[in-house]
Amino acid sequence: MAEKKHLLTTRQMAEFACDGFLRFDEVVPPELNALAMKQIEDKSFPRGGGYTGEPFDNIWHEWAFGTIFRLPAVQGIIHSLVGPNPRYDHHAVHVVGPQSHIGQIWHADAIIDTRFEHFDVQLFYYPHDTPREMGGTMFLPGSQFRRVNESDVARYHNFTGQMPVVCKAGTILVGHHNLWHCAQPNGTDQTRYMVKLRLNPTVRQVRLWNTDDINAPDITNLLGKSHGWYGSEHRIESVQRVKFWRSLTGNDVFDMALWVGRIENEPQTVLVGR
Ligand SMILES: O=C(O)CCC(=O)C(=O)O
Ligand SMILES: [Fe+2]
Repeated sequence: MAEKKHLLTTRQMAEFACDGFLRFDEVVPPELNALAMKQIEDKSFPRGGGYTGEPFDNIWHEWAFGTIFRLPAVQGIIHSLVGPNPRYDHHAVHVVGPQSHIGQIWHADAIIDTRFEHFDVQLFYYPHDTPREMGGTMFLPGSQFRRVNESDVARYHNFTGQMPVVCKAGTILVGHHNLWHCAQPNGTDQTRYMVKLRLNPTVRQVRLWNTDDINAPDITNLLGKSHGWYGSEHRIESVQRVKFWRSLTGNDVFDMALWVGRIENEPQTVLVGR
């Protein structure tokens, strides 16, 4: 069970609703990164699969990765987004070899997943320093509500506002399951590793974080932030975010500038006798 002091704040949840991810730099200590690298490089840690459908709490106790994804700070992140006792979906050790000059196509991992109120998280863990020339993963902030069938977006090469993860060892990014992303080319002589873990919720995702700041006045501003690549379609995202926020908070009347209230406005009062 995560301790309250490690849970996300409402402001962080609003950032997640807006961007589709949160980033935690150097949250994993160096000795665990070193052990993780050893278990990746000697291939003792499985490159993927194995426990689909099992409670995450039951698995990986023999690996550095079990300790890493159960660090109090990481547990707090997981609990805030998918709750206690998440289910293991899958994981993968993603490898980009030295001098690999072709990047991945833009994609979302969540083919056939049309859920909205319920969502999975993917944790992207970078066990070694990842400078830009090594690639990292490119993410598109705010893409999580644009549902695509995996590689529908592969024709695009670059987006305004795309964000390459350039980070120090021990950085974790937690993303919504439908966030668009792609591995980048690696122009260095070292192999680039990233470990991705997908977790499913086992409870309703309502107010699982530290809600002490739920009435903070800047929440609406945080939720309303635009991303350059939307253009005038920003209003589509405003509607999605209001609906998502209603679901997360359980507040069915939350709104921003009547974006959803306007659509819901179907008055039933009939004026008679005039
Ligand atoms: O290697 C990466 O940075 C991303 C890989 C990935 O997302 C995938 O293969 O689905
Ligand atoms: Fe992917």
